[in-house]
Amino acid sequence: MALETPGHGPNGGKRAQETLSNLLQETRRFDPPADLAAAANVTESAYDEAKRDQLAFWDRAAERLSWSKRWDTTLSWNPPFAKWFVGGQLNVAYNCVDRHVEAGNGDKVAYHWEGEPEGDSRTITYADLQREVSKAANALIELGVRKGDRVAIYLPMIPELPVSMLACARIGAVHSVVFGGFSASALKSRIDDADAKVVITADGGFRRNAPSALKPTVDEAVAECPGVERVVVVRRTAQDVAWTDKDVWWHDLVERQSDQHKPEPHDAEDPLYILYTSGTTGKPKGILHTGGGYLTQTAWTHHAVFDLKTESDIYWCTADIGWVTGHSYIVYGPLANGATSVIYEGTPDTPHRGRFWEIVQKYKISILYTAPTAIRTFMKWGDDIPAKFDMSSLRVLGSVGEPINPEAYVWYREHIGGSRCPVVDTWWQTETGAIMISPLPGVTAAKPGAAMRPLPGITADVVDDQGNSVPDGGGGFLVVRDPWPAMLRTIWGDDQRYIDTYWSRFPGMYFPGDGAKRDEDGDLWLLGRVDDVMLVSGHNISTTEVESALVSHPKVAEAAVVGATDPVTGQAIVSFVILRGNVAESEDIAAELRGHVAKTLGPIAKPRQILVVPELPKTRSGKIMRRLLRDVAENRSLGDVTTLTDSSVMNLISEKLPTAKSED
Ligand code: 6R9
Repeated sequence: MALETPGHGPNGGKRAQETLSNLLQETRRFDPPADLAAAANVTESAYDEAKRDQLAFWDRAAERLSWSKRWDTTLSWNPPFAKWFVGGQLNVAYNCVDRHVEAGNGDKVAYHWEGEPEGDSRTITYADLQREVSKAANALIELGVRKGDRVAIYLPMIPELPVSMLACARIGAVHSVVFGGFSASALKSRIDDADAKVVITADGGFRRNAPSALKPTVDEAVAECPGVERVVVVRRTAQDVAWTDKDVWWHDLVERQSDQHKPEPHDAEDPLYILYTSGTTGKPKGILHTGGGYLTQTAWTHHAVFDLKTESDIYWCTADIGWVTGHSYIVYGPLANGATSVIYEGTPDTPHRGRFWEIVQKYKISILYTAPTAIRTFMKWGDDIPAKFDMSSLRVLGSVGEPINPEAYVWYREHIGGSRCPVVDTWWQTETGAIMISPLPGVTAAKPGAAMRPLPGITADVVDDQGNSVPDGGGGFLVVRDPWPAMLRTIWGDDQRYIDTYWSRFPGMYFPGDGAKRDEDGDLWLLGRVDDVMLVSGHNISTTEVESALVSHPKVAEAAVVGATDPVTGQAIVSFVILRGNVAESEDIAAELRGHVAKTLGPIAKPRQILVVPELPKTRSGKIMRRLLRDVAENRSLGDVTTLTDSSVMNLISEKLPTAKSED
């Protein structure tokens, strides 16, 4: 059966002789620690319960929340439009804040906030959060914000960010958080698309030891957004700011408000937030999430996947709240569960490369959730850095954002987790709202690099290009068969694009755009975006497998591979690698690595070229941008680089290219 990559990928339209190749063999297994398994929040029986009655399973998950009115119907499914917990009413902010205070946990810490400048920290209890969110809700009401209105939030990682989100949720306004690194034009297009009437921002934030301004960007964007009535500005850096009549200081507006606010119930299907996802190209899509189903699944997965013990765990997710990982696993899931979390404002190398581990040691973090891009960077910096800190408090480690290479997984397990913590590789998307495929730390004998099984209540599958399930050992397209509570409801203002993007490739199935394989045991491995798949001599080869083979070489910290047009093989594999910190670039490194890939995956996957580079192009959320590397590999002028974190990286890489030779 041939695999045809949909969309605008390099292979669009071409047909191969096989489904996605399954080249990487991995035999290592890590059983759950016995003590963790014995006391685990969720056990094997959850899979059976969900299989027996999926909707009853989600009913029970929803019952973990406090509802003002119970739902009449668990799911109303008018494909591809889903409504969950229909007729139910709840207040999301009440669930995340007030109910914990009412239960007598007002003094429990909700957030330990750690600013980038050392010594700059704040402790926020659930009672503090209740007062702050109430004041901010009253402030929004004073500004004329009503239920259903949209509020854009453009803030650094400071406590006012979750407070603003919860204040919106409390009054039924819809927040649209825009990552603080985005430009004025990106901010403007997001404000416009959602028709936001208020923007919440700050003078600036601290990044790499320096104040970095935000307000000028907002001024530039708002000048072209006549629909914006007011701009609320948090004073964080005390930088000078220009001022307009729309502007009001947070401390002038919010501080004088009453700290009492009565949360009204909202329908389970009332919009909670919009979050824009750009994909790799094209107009950003406003992913719409609603309250009841989203909170049900984020809270349940946070409890299950991280085995959260509310009383004793200190949990830290290192993502930025501007991305979905921060929305679901810094704000909504952990707060709904009454967790104590850490929020860190800054970067991992400020003021030194051990900052993360210093934070783990300081707060005695027990659950850490981070991204492969960070893990590979730590590998590059060297094992000796984490070794200097006491990280014996850690008990569960998580990964999200990209496929985690087996070697990075094993490094994370050993050097961060002291070989005693299970690592959960969690697959999900902005669109899915919550974790979908992941090991359970007290149940799963995990394989390094595999997301393993769909969580209870989720029906994921791997299909060929006709939409038929592939057998064990086969590769193809990941799909989700049944609706799930936290799924996106639509693309804001564009139902047709929602249908076309996610539900048209395989009728009746949700298509996330990722390739995957199911191994001989039936476990799932994510193989990267299907647009990145390489077609080499009639074989569909995933970027992930070749990258993982490269990272499994002791000299390599990080790798990105792309398919470049080749007169003989159709496409040839071009690799970009970053060496580990203590390794010098030698003459024969390319030959050595090519040989290593051929030995690990077979000769078909041997790269034509290997380039040692200092950095790789990444999106602002840390994902490798292979599209730009393809431009370089095919000697094209670079496409759109505006979503790159650091565009100078591409010059460094291009300079390398003329010297790189193919060895065959
Ligand atoms: C949560 C988040 C979604 C895309 C997704 C996939 C990739 C995320 C992954 C993973 C392999 C994992 N992805 N987690 N790939 N293994 N554990 O990252 O959301 O920013 O929308 O990105 O990220 O390609 O489709 P988002």
